[in-house]
Amino acid sequence: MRQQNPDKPDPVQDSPTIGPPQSSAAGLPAVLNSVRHLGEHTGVRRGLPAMLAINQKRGFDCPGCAWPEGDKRHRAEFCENGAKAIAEEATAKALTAEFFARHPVADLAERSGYWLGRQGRLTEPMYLAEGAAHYEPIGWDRALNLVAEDLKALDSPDEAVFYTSGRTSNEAAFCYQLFARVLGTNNMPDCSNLCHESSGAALTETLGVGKGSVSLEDLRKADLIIVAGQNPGTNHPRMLTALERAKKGGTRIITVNPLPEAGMREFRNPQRASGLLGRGTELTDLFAQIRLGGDLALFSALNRLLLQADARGEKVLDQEFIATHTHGFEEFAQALLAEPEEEFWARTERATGLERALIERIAAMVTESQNIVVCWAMGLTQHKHSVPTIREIVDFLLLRGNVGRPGAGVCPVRGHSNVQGDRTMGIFERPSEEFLDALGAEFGFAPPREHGYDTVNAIRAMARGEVKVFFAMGGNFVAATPDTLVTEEAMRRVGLTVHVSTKLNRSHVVTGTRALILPALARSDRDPLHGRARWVTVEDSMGKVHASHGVLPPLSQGMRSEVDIICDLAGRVLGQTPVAWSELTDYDRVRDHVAAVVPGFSDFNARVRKPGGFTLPHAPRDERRFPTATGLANFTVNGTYAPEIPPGRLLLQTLRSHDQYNTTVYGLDDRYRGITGGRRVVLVNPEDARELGLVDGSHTDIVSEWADGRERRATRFRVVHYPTARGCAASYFPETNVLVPLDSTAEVSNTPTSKSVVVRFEPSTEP
Ligand SMILES: Nc1nc2c(c(=O)[nH]1)N[C@H]1C(S)=C(S)[C@@H](COP(=O)(O)OP(=O)(O)OC[C@H]3O[C@@H](n4cnc5c(=O)[nH]c(N)nc54)[C@H](O)[C@@H]3O)O[C@H]1N2
Ligand SMILES: Nc1nc2c(c(=O)[nH]1)N[C@H]1C(S)=C(S)[C@@H](COP(=O)(O)OP(=O)(O)OC[C@H]3O[C@@H](n4cnc5c(=O)[nH]c(N)nc54)[C@H](O)[C@@H]3O)O[C@H]1N2
Ligand SMILES: [Mo]
Repeated sequence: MRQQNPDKPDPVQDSPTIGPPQSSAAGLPAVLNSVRHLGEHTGVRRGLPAMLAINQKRGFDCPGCAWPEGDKRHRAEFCENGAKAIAEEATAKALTAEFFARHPVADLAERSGYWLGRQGRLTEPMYLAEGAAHYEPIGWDRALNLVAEDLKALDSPDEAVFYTSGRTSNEAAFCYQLFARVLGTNNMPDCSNLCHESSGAALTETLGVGKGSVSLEDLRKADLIIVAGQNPGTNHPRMLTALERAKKGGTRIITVNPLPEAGMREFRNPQRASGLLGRGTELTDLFAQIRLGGDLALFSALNRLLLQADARGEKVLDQEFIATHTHGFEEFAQALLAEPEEEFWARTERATGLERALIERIAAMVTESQNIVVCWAMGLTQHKHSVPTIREIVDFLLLRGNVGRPGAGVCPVRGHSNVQGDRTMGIFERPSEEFLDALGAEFGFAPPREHGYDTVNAIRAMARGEVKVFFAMGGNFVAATPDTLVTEEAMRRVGLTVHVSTKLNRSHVVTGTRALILPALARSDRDPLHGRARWVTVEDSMGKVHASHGVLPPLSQGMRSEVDIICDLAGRVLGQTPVAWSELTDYDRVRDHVAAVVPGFSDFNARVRKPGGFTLPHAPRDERRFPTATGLANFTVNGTYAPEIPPGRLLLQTLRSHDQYNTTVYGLDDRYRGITGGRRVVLVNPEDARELGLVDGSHTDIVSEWADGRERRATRFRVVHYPTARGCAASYFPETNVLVPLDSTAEVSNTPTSKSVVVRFEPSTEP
């Protein structure tokens, strides 16, 4: 049977009411909401100890975002959305075999992701046999033998795919990639392919390190912070505290976004009485309401203005830095200055939707500032030209020497709480030769050298019927990836799909011929071995590695740690040579191997035991050394691409509401944007709406347009007139992933273009 997308219109569950967007973030409502979510899901006995342990030095790392903690911890070192993440994970509700006996998979496939997530924590291994209507309990031994048999029967290890989401600890990630590579494949797609891959690609090429170069201290010391393509009020709420602190010290902040996000307007710090009582800090000094995909044009214009000012003798470039540390400046400058002034500005105004005068004001703020940090997230990484855009930002920073000195640098703000660490541990379909050499030397084997599938290529291989085993370490593959109907069909062609998970989701009910759910312990859970507490480590968005200790008693004895699951399985498939898998259940052993393989981790076990952990080396940041192909920081020429919007169409971005964590829906409100009780909304500029005949409150189908001519339709969205930039619309994922074409990806990084989908609107086909 072929099911349709389950997050289909449901007028009862999904009937949004709309109020005005808010102009401030956090404050008392944030605190009340945290308490409500925890109370509802965990109860006081689990909720209170969990809250007191989040992000504390002896507690666990918040499973929400990757924003770092400062050296001095607040007693409540978490935010509203961290509380929701904990409530979701530490729920007191257990999902048992009895649940699966009651609900056939076909029935579960009709449920929304929101409903699935509310059914409780997965507590025992479940198996869906070929042709069976229900998942049935299977027990760990049989479950792992089943996977082992399928893996051993493959004609080639490349018929297996090992996906990773970004919550996996360093220890589990290291064991997982080791398992895949000893088996013989680099097929390790991960959520990063959908996320910051464009940042990694652009930064590695230009600076030599694919990570951010700033610390919290740098944000405080910056004279100017540009926040582009990011909504920290919802997705990195603790970043607002850092911005507030900077602001109070005199830093200016420019926000670049098609949407006037409340979090970047006024922040009411919930950790202080003044914030609770409603006096907040205005964060943004200048708001540039840019068109979707206009950032390359904006930063090119700023760079051109800087070059022109310097040519006039204003000395705005850091000539010494450019001469000593960079490569390609002449070519870059020449290309940027080539276009005649009038054409350049006409194109720039069209691409950005910003007036020249505003861009010149930004340029003036730039030249008035000594130290500059640029922060960004998905608004910059999920476009066709994301890599050129981020390279242009690097150009922008290099011009004034804003890399490798205090108060300045690049700040790609990472998503999942350990997505950066997973990559450091080797979760990557295109590992470096050095990494593979070190791995092979440590364990005495020859790792596969051929590059594996990234996420989009894994879906293509599944669609071709070339994947026999799909194994996921966390995540929700079919809902998080683009082109839902295409992807679901591809998933159904796999022989065996295996999910190591904490909560039920769509990927457990759209399966291969046979499917397994393996329930894992989560961050907040205690994880003892022979009576001794074990703990794991994570790396935050600023390259700091620290310990995470689970504190809550697990809901059931049926769950296992991710490391235990991998090592038990690996032993069954590969035996105990060359890797002694059974010894790796002692996480100190894993860390000793990491220390030997991964640069920057020497003496890992000792250093990570110090409170707060340690910061990984970062050559550009620490010593202005750029390990690129040229040995210098590279200026790049990035062209002039901007998305074209055909007449009668809009460009749609697919983003997060305040009540979701990626595909996990916590609730149906998006408080800051004034939306309550529903998610099937599309935000449209009132002028565009008038032109397109989209009446506020009416319902519309959204149809995306792409070269392959295939119809992609998301039905029955409520039109909301909203102050977004002209020509642009916004709607939530995962519901809108049906609209994102699999083949519409970013140059170089191959990340789906989730923030620029050309759409038209048609009268709703559903009542
Ligand atoms: N509570 C919560 N926290 C999360 C997550 C979550 O779902 N919920 N997800 C986590 C993950 S994995 C990630 S990657 C991060 C995501 O964090 P964000 O990147 O903040 O997430 P999005 O909701 O995708 O928001 C994108 C923002 O960029 C803007 N934008 C879109 N396109 C453009 C553009 O072309 N130019 C510019 N300048 N701006 C643009 C949008 O208007 C929006 O404000 O958050 C992490 N933290
Ligand atoms: N259209 C559109 N699509 C997008 C995006 C977008 O902006 N627009 N954003 C993309 C981005 S940035 C990302 S990062 C991806 C996210 O893609 P994924 O990481 O694949 O998706 P999540 O929704 O974060 O995964 C949630 C599931 O992870 C499991 N889980 C949670 N915690 C744990 C744990 O500790 N251990 C284990 N084993 N499992 C756990 C639970 O079962 C839960 O249901 O989505 C991408 N998809
Ligand atoms: Mo992400």
